[in-house]
Amino acid sequence: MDNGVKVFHLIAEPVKQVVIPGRTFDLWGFNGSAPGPTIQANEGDRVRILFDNHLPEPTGIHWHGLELPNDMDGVPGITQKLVMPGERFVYEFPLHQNGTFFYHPHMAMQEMVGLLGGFIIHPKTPYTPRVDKDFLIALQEYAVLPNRTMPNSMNMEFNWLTFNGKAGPATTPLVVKHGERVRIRIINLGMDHHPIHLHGFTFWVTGHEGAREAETMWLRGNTTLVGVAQARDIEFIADRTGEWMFHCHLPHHMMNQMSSNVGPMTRLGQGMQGGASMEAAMGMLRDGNATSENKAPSLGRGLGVGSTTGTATANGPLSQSAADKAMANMPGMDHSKMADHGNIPGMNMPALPKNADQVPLFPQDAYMEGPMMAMDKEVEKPETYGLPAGWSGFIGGMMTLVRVLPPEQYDKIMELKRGNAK
Ligand SMILES: [Cu+2]
Repeated sequence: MDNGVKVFHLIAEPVKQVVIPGRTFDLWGFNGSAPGPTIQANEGDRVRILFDNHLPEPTGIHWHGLELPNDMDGVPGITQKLVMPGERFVYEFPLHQNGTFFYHPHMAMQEMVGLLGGFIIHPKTPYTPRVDKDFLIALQEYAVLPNRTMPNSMNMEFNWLTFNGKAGPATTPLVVKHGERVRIRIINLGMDHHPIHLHGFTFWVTGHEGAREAETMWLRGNTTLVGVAQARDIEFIADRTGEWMFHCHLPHHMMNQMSSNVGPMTRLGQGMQGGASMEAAMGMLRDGNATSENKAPSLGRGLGVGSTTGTATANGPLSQSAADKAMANMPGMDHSKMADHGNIPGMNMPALPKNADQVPLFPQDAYMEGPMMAMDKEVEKPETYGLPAGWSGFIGGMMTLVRVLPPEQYDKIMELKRGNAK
């Protein structure tokens, strides 16, 4: 506080963001992370934001949805001068709204590499009924091409989908006590609209990027489409215990690396492999000939109707041994777990039917989810306490859990969290 003004300090800077253990990306964020910290203030506050640009290029900060003086709107070249590298710009304005908002540079390519943060304005008159839990989830997506740590902001297809900067199973489950009323605020800044779905409950959509709606306006549902640049608030009463999925329902957004320009997945041995060396990727012949089994065609796809031998675009059927081989060659896979289809204590991968490879479309998920993708230990945190062994093999991308727990288990997790905080 400074003479009745709430003062915040935001630094835009390059950050190393662990999106999932083993994958640390070079992003641009605020105060050390992408997304940046959530600003919280009250309706009626006057706020001052000291903004330092530690990026190597000019920028500015736009306050998305706020009704403020034009010269505070943060649009470089229109409402203010560019904030040059090393410079500070001071934003100051009164808040007369309440609701869920966010901040980001008004520089489109910078928006795509992590620069986003939530801005919550609590109401002067408390919302009723009150909630016991109030979460904010920022939706962001990145296209990180093979052998890179930096997202390609020109891509239109994304292989890393994140909740608050983490891809499942590294996302943090929302832990609530049985019977609590829960609010989840969701903000989206990316290239895709995300249908966010909650299992087991019918929620109310109580807010659409602004003040909370009057109760008569609340829509009931279990999926809400959070469009690009939109915010949605949902509320529900957690009156049934259990592990309830909470996720974007676009199938490719429920997985990691689900993009045609990365990974060989089930197509190993045909076409151009993601992550191949320059020589291999360019189709330089080191062995065989241009139409040999393991080469043709070097460009992998898009060679026209006639190129049927090379259109390695559909899954299988691939022989089971070939699928095993494909998986064994995937970087980052734990091969020891693969050998017996999963080696997580308490969880066994059932054997697949012998003729699985005779069935068109096999395999789809057989080798893409489950024990061999599990990384329980690597993503362990208080909020994952007590989940079934191997759980992490079934959560990817924009996906986490709302854990509605009986008091004892809830208290145990809170105790673990306090222990971590010490
Ligand atoms: Cu999505």
